[in-house]
Amino acid sequence: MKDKQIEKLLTAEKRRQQKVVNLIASENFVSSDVLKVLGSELTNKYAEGYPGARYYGGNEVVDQIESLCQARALKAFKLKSPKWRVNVQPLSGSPANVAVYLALVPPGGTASQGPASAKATVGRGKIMGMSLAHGGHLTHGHKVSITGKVWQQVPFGVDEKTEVLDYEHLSRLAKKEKPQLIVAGFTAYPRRINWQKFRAIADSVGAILMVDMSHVAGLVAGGAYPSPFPYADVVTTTVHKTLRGPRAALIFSRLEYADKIDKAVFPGTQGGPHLNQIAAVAVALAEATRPEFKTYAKQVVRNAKALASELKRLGWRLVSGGTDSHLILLDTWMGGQGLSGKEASDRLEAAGIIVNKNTVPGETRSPMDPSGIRLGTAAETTRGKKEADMVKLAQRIDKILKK
Ligand code: DSN
Repeated sequence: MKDKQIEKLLTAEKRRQQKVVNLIASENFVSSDVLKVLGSELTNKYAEGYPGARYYGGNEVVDQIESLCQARALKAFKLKSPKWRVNVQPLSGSPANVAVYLALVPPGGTASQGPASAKATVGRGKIMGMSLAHGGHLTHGHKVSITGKVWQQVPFGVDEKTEVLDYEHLSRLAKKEKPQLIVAGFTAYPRRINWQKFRAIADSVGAILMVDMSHVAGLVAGGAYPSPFPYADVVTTTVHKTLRGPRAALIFSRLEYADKIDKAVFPGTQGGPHLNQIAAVAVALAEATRPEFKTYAKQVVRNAKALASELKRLGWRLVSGGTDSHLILLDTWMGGQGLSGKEASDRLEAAGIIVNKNTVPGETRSPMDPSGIRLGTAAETTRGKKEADMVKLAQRIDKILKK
């Protein structure tokens, strides 16, 4: 490489990744094919529009790539065209979610500026989503995100005692608030979601059901977590978490919503698609349909369960008491008996174990120094770790945190 400064930093990052234990629940290690395609000549190409309908010339190859990626995405989740369509252009998860709302929910909320008359509610525009503090994502309608400024969030959380979703409560909330769209999905909820119950709740108020399966997409593809597709109208997902692809996102939708969503992605919220990224997504999706990926997905969950049960045995409190996925929320603060999430994360990092600090339901501390940490097993499972390694890892974590 001619740029020695960047080369040096790339080498340093590669070494850092090699030497640490990576328990970031939203990260993974992609294959060498995915990496190769990301660094290919496809990055030179502009192709605003969709296959067969572009604003630039020279698309004979990239049209095939985008169409192949779409076909592989449907195949990976056992979906049939034309009942389902997939948009493979979203640059990442947040723009994907914004595009869905833009397509399907009229803007709403309260105007924050201007004369008092303009401060009235300017539209319904309600999105019912899990609050950030209970494991939802910023783009599920949080006030600091554009999704909470243009639309109005109807937030929901987990049950205080059980720390799992209470579907009866969700049903009552939906009936009271009448959201246009309900988002089922999370970034920090360790349990299975009952997609069918969400469908029934959405139907009871005539809402669209969108599932954001970003965290569990790889587990769904590998048959290790229930598929939301029989129940959802729209499914968004990032590709780079358990699905083990490049940083990118997909929007699957039932045919009746597909044209609106395509328009909301381009030209609604994005310009030219990143074709190197789309080709790399295609590679990852083909990898996710191989039998080895099924084995991988099941092992990810087995590893998370092994890590969780050993941590529990050692006296740690896990939010909801355990996990059904790749993800564990560890309450390190334990009502002041333990460590703050930041202290825990810093101590682990100093010992070469990378996690992220995380709020726990009913958080009493600040998001910058919350009560817990989030652990995930997707990346270390890619490296071949098994249950016995997880038991040892839990013991290592315990020692570091109790020091
Ligand atoms: N930041 C991602 C996560 O870590 O879960 C979600 O966007």
